[in-house]
Amino acid sequence: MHRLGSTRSAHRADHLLQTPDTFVRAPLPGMKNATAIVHIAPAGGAQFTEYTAIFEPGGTLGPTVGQRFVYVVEGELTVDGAVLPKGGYAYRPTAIESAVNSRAIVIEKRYQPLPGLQAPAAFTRREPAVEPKPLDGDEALQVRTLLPVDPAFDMAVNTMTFQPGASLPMVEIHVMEHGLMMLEGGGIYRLGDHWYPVQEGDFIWMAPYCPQWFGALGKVPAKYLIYKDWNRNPCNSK
Ligand code: UGY
Ligand code: MN
Repeated sequence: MHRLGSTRSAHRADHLLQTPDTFVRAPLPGMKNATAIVHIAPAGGAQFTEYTAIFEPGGTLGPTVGQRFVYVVEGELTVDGAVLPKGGYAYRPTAIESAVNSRAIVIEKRYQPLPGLQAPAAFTRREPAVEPKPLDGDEALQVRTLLPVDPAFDMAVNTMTFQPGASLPMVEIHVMEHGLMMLEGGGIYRLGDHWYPVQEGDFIWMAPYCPQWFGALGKVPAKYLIYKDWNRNPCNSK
């Protein structure tokens, strides 16, 4: 049943809310037994690309020009010899293969080197191995920092888990941009001057300075995976 042209998706100058009913699949160069839903890319105003990769058995990704981060949301991937179930993730993987039907969030971005610092090496990890920390002392809002705290990384990828009723402590307005995938639960996201109901499966892009706030609603925690550019002087970014 079509929806007579209505959707929760919205695209404005400083943000994108992309809900699954508007997802379009397309293969990316080099993919085998896999397809992509590109959520945001430089064509949409971002300095990075984020997509969902959908793998069939034997599926793999093509090469990337930049650094790549992969987070498994369904199924299981074998990455550089490591088996990554849901919640497993990889930084700068070389060989990726899915033996089963799987889905992963992929973030790609050209690396911005810093003088005197070596680019970070590849690694794989599982999210539960990362200790959660309360945001600003709020036990109801736990953050897991998936990439090491190290200035060699020019990006941060975190998961944030909100107990029902928990919220960001303030409306944030900052120079960093965000790519965000709702992994569990839902709530209300303020983006610019709009308040959107959001739920598991929705994607959000926030441009630099997009006013943002989230409050979790419902009876289960809300959790999202969030990217931001990090550790670089904004004066030097393109
Ligand atoms: O890291 C962040 O800027 C994060 N607190 N933003 C957000 O959740 N919208
Ligand atoms: Mn933010």
